Amino acid sequence: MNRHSALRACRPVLLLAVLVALLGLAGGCGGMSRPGGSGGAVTPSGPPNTIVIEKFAYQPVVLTVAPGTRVTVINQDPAAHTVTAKDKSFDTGSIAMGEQGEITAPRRSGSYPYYCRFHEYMSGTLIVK
Ligand SMILES: [Cu+2]
Repeated sequence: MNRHSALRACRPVLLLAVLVALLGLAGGCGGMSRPGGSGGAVTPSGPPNTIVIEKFAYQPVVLTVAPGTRVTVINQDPAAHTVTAKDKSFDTGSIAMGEQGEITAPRRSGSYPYYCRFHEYMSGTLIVK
């Protein structure tokens, strides 16, 4: 009898502790992800003239370079990717996981959308000007 009542008394306290911990975690996360709201998803903090492929996405999604610039493409995914211009003006060919490739920006200024030949939903844009 005594044991049962002790257990019963314990449970709500445990639940409360778990709830408090969860709320604390959620609160901490929310505070960290929205500090000033100025960052945005695309931060131009990477090395210049470089496209990084991570989690099946290009970073930055839009890269602006001068005509004829050599652009390094770094694949950080566990899958092969390409950077292939829709108008075929550049193409890295297949870049294996952990490898890097290179494209040369077209001489003509303009906006060059590109995609991955293996995952056509992946898309980015190279702007030449
Ligand atoms: Cu891909």
